[in-house]
This record gives sequence, C-alpha cells and structure tokens, in this order.
Amino acid sequence: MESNGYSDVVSQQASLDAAAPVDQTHKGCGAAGGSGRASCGSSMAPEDMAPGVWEKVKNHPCYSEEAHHHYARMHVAVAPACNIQCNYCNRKYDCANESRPGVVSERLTPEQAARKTLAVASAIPQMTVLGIAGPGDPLANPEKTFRTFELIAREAPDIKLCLSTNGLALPDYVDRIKDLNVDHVTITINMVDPEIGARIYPWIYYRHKRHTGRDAAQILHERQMQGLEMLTERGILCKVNSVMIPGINDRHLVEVNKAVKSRGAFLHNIMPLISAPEHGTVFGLSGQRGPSAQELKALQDRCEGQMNMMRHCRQCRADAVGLLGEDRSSEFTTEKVMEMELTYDGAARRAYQTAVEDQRHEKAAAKEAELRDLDGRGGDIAILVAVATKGEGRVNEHFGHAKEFQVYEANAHGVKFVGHRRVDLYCQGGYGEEEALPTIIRALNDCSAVLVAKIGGCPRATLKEAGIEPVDACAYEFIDAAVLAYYKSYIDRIENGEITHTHRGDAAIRQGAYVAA
Ligand code: CLF
Ligand code: SF4
Repeated sequence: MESNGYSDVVSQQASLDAAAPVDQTHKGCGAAGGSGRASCGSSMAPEDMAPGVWEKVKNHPCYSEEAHHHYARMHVAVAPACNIQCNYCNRKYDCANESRPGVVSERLTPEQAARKTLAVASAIPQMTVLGIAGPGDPLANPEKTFRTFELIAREAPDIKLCLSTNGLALPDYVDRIKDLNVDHVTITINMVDPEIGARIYPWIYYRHKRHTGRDAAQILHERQMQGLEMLTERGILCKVNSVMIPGINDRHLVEVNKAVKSRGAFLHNIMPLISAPEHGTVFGLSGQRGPSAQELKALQDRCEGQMNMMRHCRQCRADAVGLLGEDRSSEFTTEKVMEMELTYDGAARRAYQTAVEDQRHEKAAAKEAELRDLDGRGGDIAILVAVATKGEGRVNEHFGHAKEFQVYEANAHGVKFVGHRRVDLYCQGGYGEEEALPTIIRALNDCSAVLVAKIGGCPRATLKEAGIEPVDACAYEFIDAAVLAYYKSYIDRIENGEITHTHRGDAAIRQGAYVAA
C-alpha cells in the first residue's frame, strides 16, 4: 500500500509545481507597475559567504532568512531537565531560549523522537533540520539528546542536526557533538558581565554544587565563552541567541555581540523578552517589560555592522514542527505517529527540494530586476512594509487569515527582512473582528503599507485611516520584488507631489507563545 507520507509528497510536489510562476506576468504593487524578470540563475549566496558555509546554511530555516520561506524545522522534546535557572523561565513551560512559554504537549523518548522525525520527514519534504531545544537544556540531558541524534543520523542521514543550549555543560560535550556531525549549535548568551548575569540567573547547578549570584553568572559566562571557542575551532557553525531585557542587558548586548563575534560566532539572534504575569516567571511577576518593535530593531541595527543578525526568529516551542511561524505539531502527536505507516523516501525529498531551489533562483532574479528598475532612486528615504505570507517567499495570504505579518525595510539600495509581528487573527467567522483590528494596527503602526493577497472593505478603510496603505495589487508575487515595486511607486508619488514622506511611529510586539493550531 502506498503510504500516507508518499502521497503527501506527491501532492505537495504537484502543488509546488502548480505554484511555480513560470509565465506569470508581473502586476506590480505600485501605480507604475510592470517590470520584466531576468532569467534564472541568480546566486542566492551572500557575496561575502564562503561556498562551504553557504552549503551548510542554505536550507537551514534559522541560519538563512531567505531559506525560512521555503524550509521547515522540527524539534523533539526529549530534554526535560535544566541545570540553570533563568528569570524569564518557568519550569512548567517551554525553554525560553528556543521556545516560548507554553507547555510542551508531550515529552518523548529518543525512540519516539526518531519515529516522529521520520513521520514528519515523510509528510513534509521541505523539513530539513531536526533541532533539540528543550523543554529544558539538551546538554543537561546528554544521553537522551545524543541517543536521539544517533538514531536520526542512522535512519534519515539527509536531515541536519541542530542543538540549542545554555552553554553551561557545553565544553564537556563538544567532541561528542563533533563526532555526531551536529553542524549547528546555538548558545543562549545574555551577558558577558557577571554583575548583569546575576540579575538574570538566580542560580546554576555545576559540578554537583549549586552556585548563586555573581559566582553563578561568572561560571556560566566562562563556560559559554569556552564552549563557543571550542565549537568554532572545530568548524561548527554557532549561533548566539540573546534575550533583550530592557533596563538589564539591552545596552550591554552590544558588548555581547562584540565578544561572540571575536570568538567566531556565525550569527547573532537578539530576541525580545516575552514576559507576562500569567507565565509565572520572576520577570513576569515583577512587571519586567519586553522591548517595543523599534527598540528591538534599533539594537539589531546597531549590532549589524559587526556580524550577521538573525531577525526572523519565532521563539518557537520545544516541540514545534513546520515552517517558522507555523506550528503543525498537533498533526504529529505520538498517538498519530504510531498509527502512521512510514516510508522514508529520500528521492522524493530530493526532488521536492530541487523544485524549491528553482523557485529560489526565480525569486532572486525577480528581485534583481526590480532593483535595476529602481535604479537607486529614493535618496535617504527608508520605509517599512508589512507582508502577509504563508510561505514560498510570496505575498500569498489574505489579510484576515494572517496570524503574523513579515516586515521589510526598503530603501534606494534594496530590501531586507527586519522582523515579524504576531497579530490576532482578523477573520474569526464574524466574531471579534472589531477587537482584533486595533491590535493589528498597533502591531503594524510603523509600516507605510501592508501587502496582502486579498483584503475586505472594512479593514481596508480602517488601515487607510491609520495611515497604512493596504495593497493587493501584488497578490502571489515574490515578496522582495513586490516590496521594491511598492517602494518605487512610493518614490514616484513623492516626486509627483501626490504624497509626502512621513516618519511613522513605534509598534508593539505582541506577547504570547506560538502554539499548535
Ligand atoms: Fe531549532 Fe534553534 Fe536549531 Fe532553529 S529554532 S534548535 S536553530 S532548528 Fe530558530 Fe526557533 Fe528561533 Fe530557535 S526560530 S527559536 S532560532
Ligand atoms: Fe529555562 Fe532554558 Fe533557562 Fe533552563 S536554560 S532555565 S530551560 S530558559
């Protein structure tokens, strides 16, 4: 019998083929509209990236922003224990290093985790990375973590292995990580000054002893730096996650950035603190706030000259499955996975991923064509544009169905992703729309426009009143090209005297977890 997994691969391949924009004409977002596309073959690798590094990151959704539109990751929750306490974490909830507070639905044995990975790999051919990120610390549970990696490396060798840790135990396991071919390791580093660390970590448990205060933070800091150096010496790509905690480590994260850059970290992911009383954390209960969207962006911008910044993190759960920003974990509960007939079809996965690569080339070519069209016009005007998307790098989500908007910054020289904004779903079957719309507008308040596949009359009018232009003329276009086309039309209208450029205000980051649908 043909397995469910195989049929899904075939049907997804068909839908990808159908979605491929072989002969679409560009409609354009702006009044001017229209532009041709260059032929395929554009390189997606950043100019300053070594080919070997690009090979490692090109289909990792966290290590490459561009890849996150196309490739998915999954986490298996095999690591319940932790060896430190962070003031933003409540043990009843997911690890806030890599997953937002929200209970993990199930904890798995390594064998259950391996079976789940095969089930997801069969059903979601663009799932390329298996991460272990909690719900505690993977290296405080080393046997379960490494046994899981061993099983997956044997049964699904094309899947990249990824690990996220607080770093305390890291130096003890670097060689094992290397032997298992784990090529991507994240360390959460919130400070390089133990005085600041003492305000974030009340205690650690190290070498059979509990340490508190500055002493605890000093040990943690030394172990994190040592672990980072050992990993980069061995050629393992390291990402550093930092939680931005206003008034505690926000300014200090510039120093953290320099320290990790000098030790060879590849990528820095500064994430907003998510803190609410209902999470039951020290910070939540003490009223410690998280940053606003502009505070976060300003800090990321300050650090950007130093090294690659990750801005597309979704602070996902320790059992997340799917593209970043979606969560399909409820489709793969242990009960459902046990009932599935599994066929791990490597050839079908490769075929699917080849089709994805073709799309990525086409997307890069479309962006280059728009840039040529823009021809450096716009002076020093930069605008933020929100986009509703459900993947493939296209403007392909209805306004009312969007659970998040992706935000891009466009200027005379290009376009870049700068963040995402989670929102309440606008379309709720006739209920709650009036309450949702103001929260969406607060989340997009700093954006000049929102690009959508479709939008109704009521939200369109309210957005316009708020100074955010709703645009559906670029439905199903590639995002980068569509944002550039909008920017070009914006500049055209300024030059024609139709509009004046105004600097928009700040926006809110919504507190709360990504949870399974
Ligand atoms: Fe998972 Fe982390 Fe690996 Fe990615 S998540 S272990 S590096 S596969 Fe990614 Fe999720 Fe952000 Fe983590 S979006 S929380 S950075
Ligand atoms: Fe929680 Fe993770 Fe911190 Fe441990 S390292 S206390 S699990 S956030």
